[in-house]
Amino acid sequence: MKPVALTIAGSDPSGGAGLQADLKTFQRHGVYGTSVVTLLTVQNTQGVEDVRVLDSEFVLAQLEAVLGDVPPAAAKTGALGGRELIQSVAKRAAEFEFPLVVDPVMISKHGHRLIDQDAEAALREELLPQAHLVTPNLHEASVLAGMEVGDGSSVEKAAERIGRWGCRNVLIKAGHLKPQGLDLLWMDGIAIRLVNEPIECRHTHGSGCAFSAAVTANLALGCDLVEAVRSAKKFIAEAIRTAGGIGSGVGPINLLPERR
Ligand code: PXL
Repeated sequence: MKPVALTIAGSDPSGGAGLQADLKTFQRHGVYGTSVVTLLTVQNTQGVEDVRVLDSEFVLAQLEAVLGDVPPAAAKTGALGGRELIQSVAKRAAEFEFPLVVDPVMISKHGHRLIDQDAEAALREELLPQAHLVTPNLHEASVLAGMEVGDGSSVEKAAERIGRWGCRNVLIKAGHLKPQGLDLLWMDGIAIRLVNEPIECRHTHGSGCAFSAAVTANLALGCDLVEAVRSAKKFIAEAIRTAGGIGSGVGPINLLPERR
């Protein structure tokens, strides 16, 4: 059987983040991608102009259509818009028989709040307990852990606190920290520090989405979690290193296969 991965996420029409980044990442991993759309954005590489959240009934109908016909081996969530949608997805996710990666899209890399506080609480209390892995950036880790997160030691403490919400595993994405980038994988009390030299690059749009999508693809392929995260980190580093040339603003990471 061909491996299938599902993303439940928002649309970025400029193709750099959201479900478009997820599907491109699945494809790069040789995994067949399906996508349930939660919200539509009006955006390009210069920024987001508008957002329209779909109603939860319509989103759940998409989800049932896909689950019944093209069952995934792993799934991820991205932007879920608001409280009602988060609660609906969380309730259905309790019955998933495959691992769910939750990318808790709440605050952008640049610190902009993407969902309100009601929705934040639903994400923390209802969706996180359904997650095999949750993948916050540094800002999101701060909010989920209820503490400032800025350096290596606080990252580890935050991961432990986030784990208390009921997700078994936590990956805090901080590969851009200086002087040394750090992605911390916390697995039920065991911490694995994945360090790197930060890559100087302005074009990192979609890197968070693609990172969690790469982990999801690797899980769909049958990797264990450590292998899935290590391999995803390498994939993202290369996509950042080779980014550029798309759009006039903050461009996407490079998700194209190498030209032969
Ligand atoms: O990277 C967070 C994110 C998720 N989903 C959509 C987005 C963005 C950021 O722009 O547009 C649809």
